[in-house]
Amino acid sequence: MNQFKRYAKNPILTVHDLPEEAGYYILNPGAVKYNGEYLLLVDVFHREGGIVLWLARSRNGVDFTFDPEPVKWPAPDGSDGGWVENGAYDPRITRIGDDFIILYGSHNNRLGTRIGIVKTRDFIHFEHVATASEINNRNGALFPDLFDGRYCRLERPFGGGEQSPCDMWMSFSRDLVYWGEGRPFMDARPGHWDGLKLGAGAPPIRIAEGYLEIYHGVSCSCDGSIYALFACIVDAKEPWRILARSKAPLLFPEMPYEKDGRVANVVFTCNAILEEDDTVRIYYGAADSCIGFAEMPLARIIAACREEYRYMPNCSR
Ligand code: BMA
Repeated sequence: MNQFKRYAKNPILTVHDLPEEAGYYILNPGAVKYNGEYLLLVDVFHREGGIVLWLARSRNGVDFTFDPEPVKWPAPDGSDGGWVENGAYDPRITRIGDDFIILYGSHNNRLGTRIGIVKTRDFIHFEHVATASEINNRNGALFPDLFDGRYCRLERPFGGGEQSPCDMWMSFSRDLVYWGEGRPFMDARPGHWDGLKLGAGAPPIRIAEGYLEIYHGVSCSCDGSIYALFACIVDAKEPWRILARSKAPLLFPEMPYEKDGRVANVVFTCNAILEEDDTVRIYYGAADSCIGFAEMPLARIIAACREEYRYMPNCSR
């Protein structure tokens, strides 16, 4: 079966690993390898209310330790009369040159979410770049390369609300601040596990065939949504061209820690790391409560993207 393999000791991080039991839930980290360490930038639902971002570090990629304090995040505070950010979540980290550029959900308690952009070079100092979308857009994920001098991101404008259909879009920018040329990128597939809505997971990874994108797809159950993970490959020069897309989920909420928590039936990733041995590892949020680790050889992800439908002959997309 072409699926991600979970680490046997999952979950690898829970709220009990936080200093002083500082939060009630942890989820959906950004992840990078930096200076010989794996870094997770973790969403923490803090005891004092609100969401903060907190770094956890590991040398071996499975045993993580949280820093003593959350990161000093440059949240817009409205002092210029503009946007007030009450919380930051779902950080997706893309390295371009020496910069780590983080696209994240910039949340305002009254108004909702926009895509925020912050950059860092050392994971100590974080610099605000822009709050770079209208309200009701999130799941921003930046490609690691420019296309004709333009940055390119995946994004997910909302439909009418949490339970309404949404597709994944794409837009471009010359400076990370002003974004335009927005276009639909990938449709939800009604009747499938990504049939209601979908959005970027990890920032796209450069591979020989183009770019690999691991994304989340949502379907409806009678008492809520189910979040599963899928993959697609897009063209290296024209990233809006989808070359192949997995049919069945590569990770589906099946384990107790994925089925039961703050939001039931969720596996959700904001990262994918391609290792030197061509294994792809993900650190994923489970049930919006804790963090799991899973891996899969790149060749098998590509094979999954190219698999034909076997039992659903009328589904061409
Ligand atoms: C998405 C995001 C994620 C969350 C998921 C499941 O829309 O808000 O942060 O993990 O819903 O609740």
